[in-house]
Formats: sequence, C-alpha cells, structure tokens
Amino acid sequence: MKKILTTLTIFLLAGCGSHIDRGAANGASKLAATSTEQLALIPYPESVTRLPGTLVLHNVVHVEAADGTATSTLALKNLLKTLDITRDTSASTQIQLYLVDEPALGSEGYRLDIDQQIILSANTDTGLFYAVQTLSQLLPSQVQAHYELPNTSIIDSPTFSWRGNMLDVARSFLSVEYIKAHIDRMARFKLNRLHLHLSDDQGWRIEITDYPKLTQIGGASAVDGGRSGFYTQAEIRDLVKYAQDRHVTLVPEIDLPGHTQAAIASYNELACDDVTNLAPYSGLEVGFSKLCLTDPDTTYTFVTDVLTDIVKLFPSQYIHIGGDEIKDPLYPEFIARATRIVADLGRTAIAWEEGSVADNDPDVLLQLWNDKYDIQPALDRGHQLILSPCSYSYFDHGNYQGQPNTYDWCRKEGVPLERAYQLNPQAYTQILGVESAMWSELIHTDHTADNRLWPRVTATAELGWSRAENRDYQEFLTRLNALRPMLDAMGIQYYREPALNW
Ligand code: TNX
Repeated sequence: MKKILTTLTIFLLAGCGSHIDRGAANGASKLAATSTEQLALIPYPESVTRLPGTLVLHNVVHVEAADGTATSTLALKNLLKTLDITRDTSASTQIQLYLVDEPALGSEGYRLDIDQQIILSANTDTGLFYAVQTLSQLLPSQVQAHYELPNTSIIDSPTFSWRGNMLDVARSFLSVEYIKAHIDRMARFKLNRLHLHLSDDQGWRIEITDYPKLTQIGGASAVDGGRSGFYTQAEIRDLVKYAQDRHVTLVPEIDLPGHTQAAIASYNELACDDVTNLAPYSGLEVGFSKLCLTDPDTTYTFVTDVLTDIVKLFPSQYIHIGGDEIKDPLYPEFIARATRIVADLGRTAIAWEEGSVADNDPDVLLQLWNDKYDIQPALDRGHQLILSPCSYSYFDHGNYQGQPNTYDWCRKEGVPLERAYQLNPQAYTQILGVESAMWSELIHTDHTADNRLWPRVTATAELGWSRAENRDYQEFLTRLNALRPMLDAMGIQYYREPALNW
C-alpha cells in the first residue's frame, strides 16, 4: 500500500507542470486565493504548486484512510461534519489519507494533492493531521451548497519542532474549557507546544498528591481582580489526552525557586525562618519570594515530590522549572540540582535564561526572554534555546501603544502584530523554536485573553513553521484577512487590528 501511494503521488506531481505559487497562478479558486495569489494559508507552506482548474466538492465524499491515522481521520470527519459534507463509499470524490515513507517529510510534514481527488500523504498521523488543518483553511467556515478547491500540490514541513505559546494561569486562572478551545485554535495553525505556567506568587494551579494545601490555599488566591482556581489531576489527565489528540504537547512549568509565595503561604516551612511575609499574595511585584535554599532537606524534598507528580501527569519530554527573577547566592546550585532532579525522573529540564548561570547538562533547554540577555556563553556550552524575546513575543504587552491593561516594560510601543511578525528566528543559532507568552497579571477574562492572543498567535505560528523566504508581512495580512471567518467560526474574540481593517 505504501509503495503504491508513493508512486501515485509522484505521478500526480509529475503530471502537473509545476510552478511555485508566489505570483503565478492561473485558474485559481476565488474561494481560497488571495489577491496576491498566495493561498490563504497560515502558516504558509514550504512549497505550493498551483495547477489549472478547481475541484468542485459536492456534499458527499468517500473517505479512505490507512490504518494508524486515527487523529487525522477524526479531524477530517469533524471538518466534513461542520460543512455538512456526508461520507458515502459510492461518492465520486475521494479523500484519501495515506501513510508513506518519504524521509524528506519528517515526522510532521505532509503532502496535500488536490486534483480529481484529494490526497493527503505523510509519514505519520501527525503529518496527516496537519494536512487536514491545511485543507480546513482552504475550505470556507460556513456550510455551502458546494465547495470549490484550487487544484494544488502542497509539500510542507515545519521549520522548527517547537512552535509554542505560553499561558500564565497562575496570576489569573483559565478554565479547562478555555484551555481546550485554545488547543483547538493552536492546532488549526499547526502550533504544537502549550506551555502552562502553573505556579507563581499569586496562585498554585495544580493538585499535588501529598500537598493538599497547595490547592486549598495556593489555589484560592489570584492577582487582584483575577480568577483563582486549580486543575485537579483528573482534569490534567483529560487535558493531556485532549492535547495529544491534536498533536499539542502540554509543557508544565513549576516556577522555582522564586515566584513561590503561593507555595509558601500554603506551607510556611518552605520559607526560611526569618521570613515574616507568609500570606497569600495578590499584587504585581516580582522577585520577592523564594524557597529556603539554606534548608536543603525541606526544599529538595518538596521540589522532588512536586516534580515527581508532574512527570506522572505530563508525558512531555521537557519539564519547565522556571528559574526567573530571583537573587540568592545559592541560586546556581539550586538550578543545577533541580535540572538534575528532572533528569533523574527521565525528562529534560527547561529553565528561563537566568538558569544558564548554573552548571547544567548541555541538554537543558533555555528560554530566552530578555532580548539582550547574553546567552552566548550557554550556547558555547552546547545549550539549545526557545526564543521568546519579550519585545516581539510578550503578548501581555499591548496590541498597540497604550492599550489599557497591558504592560510596556519591555517595549513602550507595545507588541503590535507587525512587531510580533518581525522576529527573525533565523538570526539565532541553536534554537529549537519559538514561543509567545501571555502573562496574566492584567488579563482576567477570557475575552481579554482572546484579545491579547489573537491575531498575534498566528504570527507565532508562521515564524515557527514557515520558511523565512515565504514570509512577507503584507501577504501575511492578506491571508489573515481571508481567514477571519475561520477565527469567527472558532469563536475567537480577537483584537480588531487596524492593519486588517477589522
Ligand atoms: C517577567 S518573563 C516575568 C513574569 C511577568 C512578566 C510580565 C519571566 C520569566 N518573568 O513573571 O509576568 O515579566 O510581563
């Protein structure tokens, strides 16, 4: 079967006089083509070859899926259902999902061939899932009498393996329902890492078996005006599964050894004896709390117990231990020990950039957040990076300068969509990928979260997936504009970006 398909795909491609989409497409479908003739896809694929003509899809198709394609087949069925397209084995139009063996596609790449039929091929269910996402962007979001797709051959794979977004659920909580919706939205744009900032001074958001007060006390607080709450372990398991089915890895962060007032308020013995401020915290300051590093028994027992629960709940290879914004002479030793605790649990630690001062194994990932932080020494030791430079990637900053309830400490003009898009990951070396971050000191409702995340998250998606030579801000805007009905259909309360006339 595999072999037959490879041959078939080659035949389809060979038969179709190829040219790259940019600026050259006859017979493009009005539905999906933008005025610049790029297909309205975000992230833009590696290679798009437009063929003459269109495929008209009536309201019944025959879906044929190889074994081992459960998540992509389900995604396709759901897509068809939302468009009132039914499935019937006698339908003339076929949608075929094939597993192939083409090393160039890697573990996430795919081919999407639209001609007489629609053929999706990939090495993995993940790749096919992404082919379905591309198909979903080519189709309209509303039910129609029939659907017209541009005859096209797309070959696509991501630039980076880490295409992430971070939600701070610690300062202000986000419900399981919101997280699920966010995973769905991320998946539509081929984002694959959801970093959950699960603890901070203002709240502790995850149930830990032997420490019930973490959620009883730490889960009950929040930043002023924000939402308290926590996820039970059952809810986390459900979320992990939900994310897995959409090829998103949940990356948990327990912020250590600073940003720990919620833990200290829950278990006072985590603070050194001379600390008098043991109360829950709801303010905006950072850098005032820490675990007692001169009491290693208490501190490392706690850290080990918590991280042991975390790795039981989250299958992610990478576990984030925080490490930001704290001053303590024992800080480097703490980070080195904490990253080793994670290694002993069979996983790999991530630390914010400051953690680079510690004597860590080179496989520890570092997350860059201050644009100008001198990370070179860590690169020289072999570390890899996640890129979140705040002046491009901090979506708690305004969509425009002076937007109410936004920070501007990193960039006084805020982080407009264009700025978010201008991050050039290719200017860095040793990077696993990109991640935008939404801190929630000032973001207390779902509506505000949507406004800060969207449409900027689509820029993160394109930076993480698309080739640099396929990125052009004006064309991105045109494509994004065409995808607005899709954002609406997903219920996203996005910021009405003036550059888009929204
Ligand atoms: C810095 S980025 C922080 C967060 C704040 C954020 C606000 C980082 C590792 N630490 O604690 O929420 O700024 O923009």
